[in-house]
Amino acid sequence: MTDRNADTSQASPLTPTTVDDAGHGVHLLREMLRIRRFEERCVELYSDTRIRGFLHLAIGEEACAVGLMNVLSPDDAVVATYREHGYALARGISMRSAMAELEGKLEGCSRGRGGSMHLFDAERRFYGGNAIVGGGLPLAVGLALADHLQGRHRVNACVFGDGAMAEGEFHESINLAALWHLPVLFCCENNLYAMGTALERAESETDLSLKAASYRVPSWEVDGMDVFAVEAAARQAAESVREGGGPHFLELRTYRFRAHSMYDSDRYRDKAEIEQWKGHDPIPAAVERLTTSGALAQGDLERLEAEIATEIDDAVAFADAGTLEAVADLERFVTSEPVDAMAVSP
Ligand SMILES: Cc1ncc(C[n+]2csc(CCOP(=O)(O)OP(=O)(O)O)c2C)c(N)n1
Repeated sequence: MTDRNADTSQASPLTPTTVDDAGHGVHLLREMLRIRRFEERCVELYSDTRIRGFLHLAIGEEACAVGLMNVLSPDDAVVATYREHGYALARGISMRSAMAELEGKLEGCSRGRGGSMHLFDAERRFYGGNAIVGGGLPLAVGLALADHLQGRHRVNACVFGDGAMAEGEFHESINLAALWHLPVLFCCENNLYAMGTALERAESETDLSLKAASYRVPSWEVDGMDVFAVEAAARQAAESVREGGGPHFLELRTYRFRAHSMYDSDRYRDKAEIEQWKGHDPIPAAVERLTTSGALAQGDLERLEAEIATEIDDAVAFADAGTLEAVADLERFVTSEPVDAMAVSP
């Protein structure tokens, strides 16, 4: 991990990560596997047209979601992007609820109206799932401003891609958060591409944590393919935010193994580059580390895989058996209704 604020004497999570709690290490691996297998099943369901519309997968990036979500408390808030399935699952949205949403069913966490890009769960303070690049940034700053004004010590985690850092919203949001000392944890998933545009074709400064540090925000570059490194950095940053340290920024250096979305033919990247990054797959890396440390015994991985397969089969069956919203109801919620009218009664 690299501290971009070395000359501003900010604390940084430079201590090497250790797997000091075997059970917790296996939990992190399990969460990554749940997300990977869930998204792999999504590909099949998409080919089958049971999932329609846009579908952005984060296969390869699971360590970011798991490392980050595991350090937040239920009181904290999360604002994510359209590549958010992993964040939603790691935040505790059930596979049933997420899969039903992806299939457009009323039992989904957004009543089937949001689909893949708009998973939302107010109870878990999971405020999307946002389709607009950079759109979540001002939302997170607004949530943080409310906490700040009301004296609450909570973390408002905002996840966005490297593409968002070329948007005006990024600069306006981080500037205000820094100026007003707001409790925002900015987390940039730098996967080197914004759709088909490579980072160096869109950014004059490709060192993103340096860019964030220019706003006098403690900014750290983290190996986003290492779940233990992400968790350690996120924990230290979140604690500092919670204790009144103002906004912090994490650049999670990661890579998506699949195309931008199911519509993308992925012809702007070298196959060799993809293969090279697959060599840093966070899941085998965690398996190896946990096996070496003795946390993972023979047969454990197979057991985890079997449990996850059962959970996914159950979620798909639940979604398949779900309800499509009645045509007569489609105009509901276009204008506001009392909140209790939102209750799902399938
Ligand atoms: C304001 C805005 N401009 C353009 C788009 C179209 N668009 C959708 S995803 C995307 C790429 C964003 O890349 P990045 O922020 O790096 O996230 P990633 O997809 O790599 O996770 C673009 C340009 C959009 N949704 N919103």
